[in-house]
Amino acid sequence: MARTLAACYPLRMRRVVAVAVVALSLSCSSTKTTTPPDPFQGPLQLAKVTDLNPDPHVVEVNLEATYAEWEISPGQSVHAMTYNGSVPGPLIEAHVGDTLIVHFTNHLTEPTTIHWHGVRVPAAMDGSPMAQAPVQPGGSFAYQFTLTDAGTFWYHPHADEPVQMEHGMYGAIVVRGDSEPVMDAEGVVMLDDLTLGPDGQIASPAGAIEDHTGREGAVSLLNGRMGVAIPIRSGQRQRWRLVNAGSARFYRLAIPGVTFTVLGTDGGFLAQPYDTGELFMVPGDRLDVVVTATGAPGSSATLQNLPYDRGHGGGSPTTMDLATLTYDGESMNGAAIPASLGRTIDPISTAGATTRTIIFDEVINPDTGDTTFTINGKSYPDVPTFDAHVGRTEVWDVQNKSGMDHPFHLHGFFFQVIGASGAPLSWEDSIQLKAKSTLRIAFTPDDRQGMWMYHCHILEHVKSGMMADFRLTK
Ligand SMILES: [Cu+2]
Repeated sequence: MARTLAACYPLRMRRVVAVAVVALSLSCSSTKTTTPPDPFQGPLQLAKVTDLNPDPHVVEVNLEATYAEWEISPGQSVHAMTYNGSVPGPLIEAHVGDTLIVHFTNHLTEPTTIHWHGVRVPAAMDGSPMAQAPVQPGGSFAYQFTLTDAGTFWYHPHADEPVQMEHGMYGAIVVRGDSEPVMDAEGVVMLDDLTLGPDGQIASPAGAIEDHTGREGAVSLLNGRMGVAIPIRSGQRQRWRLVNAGSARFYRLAIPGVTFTVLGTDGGFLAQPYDTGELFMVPGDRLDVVVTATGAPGSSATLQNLPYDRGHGGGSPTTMDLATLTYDGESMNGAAIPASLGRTIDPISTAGATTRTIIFDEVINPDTGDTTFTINGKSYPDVPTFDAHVGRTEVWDVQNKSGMDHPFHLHGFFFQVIGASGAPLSWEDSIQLKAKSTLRIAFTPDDRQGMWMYHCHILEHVKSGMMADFRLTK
């Protein structure tokens, strides 16, 4: 629904909107939370999906998997696999409690599905190999579920991930709650990277070494574009909903001179925000942060990815520049960050829980050099499954015996990390599992019976079978 500036934004924001948004078709949803202007404009702004349903509590959209040209920088395009022709795919925005209906059609020449990463969907809607047969070329499937949690989520295929996701199949879902901190600007930041071949196109999978370490491309992307500039004003507070959509890239984000205030993680808000100079994100991860810009008008700053060694040659040995923040206009008094986010997160009681050991490991074939990635000694679909029970807490000691980090992702449920020193209590679905370490997680399954997956979120490791499932029953 298109509305006027005055209807969409409170008075103190209109000046920001006026300078940042001239030729934009402004719209705001009919939900209760005020939505600030998007700081990412032009090619950096995510495409928006059309809500076909007039019911304010139903978001009904069409998503089509299609081949398209993807302009990663002005005049430079690559052949892509997309949702609705854009990379990232169109942003889906909703309010907590809304029903999301997605009419999905596959116009690719290969099968695919949609997985709703982080959304607590019914098992049958999860888009995983356990949930549904892949949608064949020309086929369609209707996904329908209620959005029970406020937060930042994303969607991507759960079929041939290293190819389909690398070629651009990913998009964001923003679910807003009733009362959210309103900053001066708010937008989604999807991070990704690409490996281009000599022909300038996205390279095909490169073989054993890449299968082992996972693909980390030399081309850094923010919202599907390389070498981008983000306008910001001195004193301004921009809320960024960050998503790591990369195949294997771990991000250590920093902006010299800028403090991040973390509001939330995979499963929505923390109880209280906290300040940090650095953000760590594994593939699949989301962070909800406020960027407080402190540079002088006319200056610039760089969003950097700091070096990180994730073992076996993976990671960035040097600092990479991801984007430039350009200080436009005069300085301003930014919106206040609330001391509390109105949420209570109680530690999960592990009394009477079922405790399991889950072992992530690798076996290297000395003759071929090929690596088999395993969970409890087997690769998917041969990993032994088990039954978990509705309402009975699960405690998993997730052990990484391999020499490299793996991002651990659990489908369908948010978990807490037990015994993490210093970290605030949070709800997670994608988290760092360091080499030669053990992570203890806990979750209490609600009544969404069915088959659920857990796996490493390095896409090449998914492909090679570092993936497993369990059955949730009464
Ligand atoms: Cu892995």
